[in-house]
Amino acid sequence: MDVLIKEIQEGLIDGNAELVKNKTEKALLEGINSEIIIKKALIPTMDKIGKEFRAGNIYIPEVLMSSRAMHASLYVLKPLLIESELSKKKGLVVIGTVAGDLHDIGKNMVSMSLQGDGYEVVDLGIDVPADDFISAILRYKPDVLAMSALLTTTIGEFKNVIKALINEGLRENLNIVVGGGPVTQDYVDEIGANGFGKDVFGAIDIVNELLGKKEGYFNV
Ligand code: B12
Repeated sequence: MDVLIKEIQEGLIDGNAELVKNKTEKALLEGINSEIIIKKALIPTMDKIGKEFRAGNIYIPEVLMSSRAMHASLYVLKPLLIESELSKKKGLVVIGTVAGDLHDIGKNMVSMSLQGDGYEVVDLGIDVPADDFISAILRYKPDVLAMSALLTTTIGEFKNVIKALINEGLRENLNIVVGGGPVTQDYVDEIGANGFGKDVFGAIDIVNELLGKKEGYFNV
């Protein structure tokens, strides 16, 4: 058993999704139960990867590869985890790039990182008009609305969306976080959002802070 657990750990560190998936399947066939795989292989290794990133020893692409590998393992384990504490998500985030703005590289990184931290994310894509944000809030009832804008000409859309949410009576129980090049704390205060993040880790920090969650995939 220890050999397989070690192989899964190493596969996570290498970001090798195929290997992690195969070894997870093998572990199950050998009778290692899903909770042991999660508690001994996935959780400690992902914690270690997070610490290495914060210490500046590894970079975002490596974290995203490891996160992908962890999802490959969870894909195998998921049917066995239904109803279990470990299958719960930390919360639901609806994310999108605002109307008139086509930049999505940063938004996609934030989306993937939040998923890597244990959130369910509904991504509405780019050039999202206020009405589509409203429809998504009504449909998914998220804990957090996350909006991205990279242009000084489009960050004004944050305010329009917030106004529309207030008009629809949807603002009160919703946390709103924004981000993108021109966004500052002063601007966040001016438009009445709940917070912003300068990068993916700022995004994870603010969402965890607003929802009272700890950092890490399994900290539900
Ligand atoms: C790539 C790029 C493009 C690509 C976008 C491709 C794509 N699929 O995204 C294309 C070619 C389409 C493009 C087009 C344009 N672009 Co452009 N583009 C860029 C560029 C070079 C990189 C942006 C990027 O991806 N950065 C990398 C990511 C990882 O960083 P990020 O986006 O900042 O995201 C991080 C944070 O901001 C934060 N974050 C982002 N979103 C969110 C959301 C939340 C909720 C949180 C918490 C955090 C968060 O976390 C992210 C990860 O760390 C920038 C220059 C630059 N150095 O930023 C110009 C730039 C943004 N573009 C600019 C301009 C002017 C344009 C155009 C108007 C050019 C033109 N004349 O056609 C068009 C506008 C098109 C449109 N309507 O949107 C200007 C904006 C100036 C301004 N302040 O308004 C910039 C700054 C270039 C410049 N110096 O002039 N662009």
